[in-house]
Amino acid sequence: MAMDNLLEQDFIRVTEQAAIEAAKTMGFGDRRHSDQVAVEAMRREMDTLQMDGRVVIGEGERDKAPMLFVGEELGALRGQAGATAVDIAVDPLEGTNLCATGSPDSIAVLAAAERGGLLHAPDVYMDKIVVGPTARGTVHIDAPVAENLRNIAAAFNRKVSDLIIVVLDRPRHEQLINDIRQAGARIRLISDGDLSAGISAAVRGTGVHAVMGIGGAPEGVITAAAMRCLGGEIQARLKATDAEQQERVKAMGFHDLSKIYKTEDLAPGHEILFSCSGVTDGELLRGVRFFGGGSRTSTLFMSLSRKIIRFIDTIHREQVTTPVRFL
Ligand code: FBP
Repeated sequence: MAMDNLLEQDFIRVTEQAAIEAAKTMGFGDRRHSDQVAVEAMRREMDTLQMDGRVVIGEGERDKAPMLFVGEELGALRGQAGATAVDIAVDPLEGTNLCATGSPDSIAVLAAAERGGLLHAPDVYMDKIVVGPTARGTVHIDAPVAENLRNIAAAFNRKVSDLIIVVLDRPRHEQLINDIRQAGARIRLISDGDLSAGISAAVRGTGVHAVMGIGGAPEGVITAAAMRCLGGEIQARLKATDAEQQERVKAMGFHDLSKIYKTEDLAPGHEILFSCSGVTDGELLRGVRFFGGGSRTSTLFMSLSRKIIRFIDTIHREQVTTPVRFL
């Protein structure tokens, strides 16, 4: 059975439920707990789906993660011959610190594809450049920063000084930040969450024109899935920053750390589905809002093969008598 026969509502529900549970912990200052409740909700919902699912990007290796570990089989039809075989990349709570501190832009995310449709990337760092469809094809990860910025500005028919580039606020980005400033572009430094920033870069009107710098490789694969659906582009290179990460990349068969991964290398699937729900308020999605007897979620769902991008605003009522408020 083709993946499209899976009810898209199911994937939407998975990220909505993860977002609701995580949002209940917003501002408690306990990032691990926030992540744990999102993981549990996602795992619970995923197991009700009529699929033979397998986690390719998850919470880590089996010995470290009790749930949603890489290789874990999921779904009501797991292991069953003839069932829809789905590879799944999850980030149940992207921006654990953002949620724990009540800061903007934490989201619950999943991407799914047919078997082999998402790169089983090691949990190490990744150097990335992400642009949306407007600037697609105009950048190169190895080009000087100023050249990439000139090309992005030209694609948008703007000056370099009009651009906003998102960079994770980390000491490792000192040179990158200097280069962007010298070139004259503006910067939005973020404390976490380069995946949601990448999605914003691919949507006009968010005010984000590109994301640059080193973040997580798992987030890079999920960003690539989103870029396939949005027509954007990511170029990336794995970065193993210590001995443990070097071991991990080798053990997983990634021997060439100079290789540039393009969008289609990271997410080669033909049937990519993507769903993300806001946990805290962000550029694209509102966070979860709670009211007496229910909650309201904001979700972005995309299907590559059906060429749809859907923004979903859902009210979850505990009882049918719960009053509904407009806006
Ligand atoms: P978590 O959701 O696991 O907290 O990760 C958030 C994040 O900021 C990602 O968006 C980013 O890719 C990565 O962490 C950067 O890693 P580091 O914090 O080690 O620089």
